[in-house]
Amino acid sequence: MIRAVGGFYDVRTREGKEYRCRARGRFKKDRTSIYVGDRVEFTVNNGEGVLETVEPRRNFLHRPPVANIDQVIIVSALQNPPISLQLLDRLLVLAESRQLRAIICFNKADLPHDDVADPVRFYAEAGYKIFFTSAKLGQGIEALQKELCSRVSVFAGPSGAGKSSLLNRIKPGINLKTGAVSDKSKRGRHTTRHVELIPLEGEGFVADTPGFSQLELSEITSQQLPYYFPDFYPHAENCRFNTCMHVKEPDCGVKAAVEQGKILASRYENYLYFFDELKQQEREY
Ligand SMILES: Nc1nc2c(ncn2[C@@H]2O[C@H](COP(=O)(O)OP(=O)(O)O)[C@@H](O)[C@H]2O)c(=O)[nH]1
Ligand SMILES: [Mg+2]
Ligand SMILES: [Zn+2]
Repeated sequence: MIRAVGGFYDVRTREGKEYRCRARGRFKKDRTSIYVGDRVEFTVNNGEGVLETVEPRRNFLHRPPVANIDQVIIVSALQNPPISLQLLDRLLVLAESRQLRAIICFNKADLPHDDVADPVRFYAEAGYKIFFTSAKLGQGIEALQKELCSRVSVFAGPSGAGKSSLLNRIKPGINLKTGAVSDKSKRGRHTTRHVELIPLEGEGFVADTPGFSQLELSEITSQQLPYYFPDFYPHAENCRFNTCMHVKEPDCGVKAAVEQGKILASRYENYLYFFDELKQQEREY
């Protein structure tokens, strides 16, 4: 299901045909919710589509409300706004915590920017795919486009990074609004949060609104945090305690790896920052 409009559900088949469907009355009775991204079965009676079943969801993202997402494209400008590795790490943690594949896209490559060779090498070795793009010049778009084939994607990243501009390049004609959003219109938009999946070439879909607008790590615990840093795993094997949280414990393999330059210093600093943040949250409850 790719779009909900006024009590109807637009369903797109594998062949790319769209049907406007009504839901069976029992959906309401059973309080079955139907979300964009849901895999459904429907029948067509007298030209009218009727939703019959909703398949169990593999996952569900609350903002935007989309089911069965495959991956998050984390967009960060290299400049304007300047790159924030902390925000990047935060978004990676959110993606990992939801078991979503994460792709990093450094946009605005046309602008002069600081050297990012070290972090790029590190994130690539940690297993994340990295793309450099310029939505302005149309550079790097094809490579990114390939990653969107046969998958459901959500773009994430700070306002102004160029998410809408990239989507406009990826699918010319969708005409998403670009440019700095004023605080006022941002607030206004919260109330009517519609989401729609835009079909792309190669049977891919992308949500038309950015994900992870909520940047608090509210759904995870400090105990879980190390699991969302896959680059720590091989070094955590060297920790003296198997319960090591890599903070103040003696003989910590992760801390040793940071000292040896095997883990990016900013990665570990951000880990500690998030760890404190989560601990504080846990104390407040
Ligand atoms: N120089 C440059 N500017 C860009 C690029 N991509 C987007 N912009 C500009 O950055 C601003 C924010 O872009 P937008 O797509 O609205 O960002 P979003 O908030 O992430 O959706 C707009 O003024 C765009 O024209 C790029 O690759 N290079
Ligand atoms: Mg935008
Ligand atoms: Zn440790």
